[in-house]
Amino acid sequence: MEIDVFTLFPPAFAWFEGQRHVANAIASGLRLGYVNYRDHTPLSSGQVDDTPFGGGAGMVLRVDVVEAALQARYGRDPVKLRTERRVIALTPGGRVLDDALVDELAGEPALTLLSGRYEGFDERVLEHLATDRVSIGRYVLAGGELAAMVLCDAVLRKLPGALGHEESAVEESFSRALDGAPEYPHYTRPAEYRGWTVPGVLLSGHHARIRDWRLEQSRRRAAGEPG
Ligand code: 6GU
Repeated sequence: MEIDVFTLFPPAFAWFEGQRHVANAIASGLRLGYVNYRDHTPLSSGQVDDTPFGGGAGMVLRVDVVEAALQARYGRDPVKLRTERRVIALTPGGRVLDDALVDELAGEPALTLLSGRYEGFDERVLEHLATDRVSIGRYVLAGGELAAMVLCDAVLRKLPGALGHEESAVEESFSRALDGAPEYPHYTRPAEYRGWTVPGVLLSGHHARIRDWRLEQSRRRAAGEPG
């Protein structure tokens, strides 16, 4: 899989790339690239944003700047690019990222992520250059970089080779294997701590009963039942 992140701040991703599962994914064939809008702006002195028409606070990322960066990276008209790959604008008002969307994106051969800073994108970026608008929740961040990292993290965990165990991502919270329910609870040693005990079934070595117990716990959590 190939992911290109368009950003005004590529250094923000250095920490992310240092994470083991991200490094594993890269070693297993993920290609993670960055494009700095500022390197391709057609405007003087590196300008990328402008004041909003109609007035108001903050700055807006310009449509001509985003188009120039996409054109420079892909060598074709960004309007046509939309028919060839998902171009995802990270914006607080977008479709909220969940496990189903993560699965959908993990099945794509290539993703382009557009992060904005300041007040966000000129609306024409969203209308004419992006295929999708994605948000990581109903709150506002200072920029799309953290959202891009969240999306990348969730997607690349689904790629073969990113996790130590191939199975680890199959039966986890919200996955199809658990019918979209939250994951069951986990315990490790010590089996008793300050009188807090581990459910006996988990110590029983009885795999079928453990499996039933876990599915039941997951179902209960989905139903909002306590415990
Ligand atoms: Cl994608 N961007 C920003 N700036 N804030 C957000 C977000 C994205 N998702 C939730 N909050």
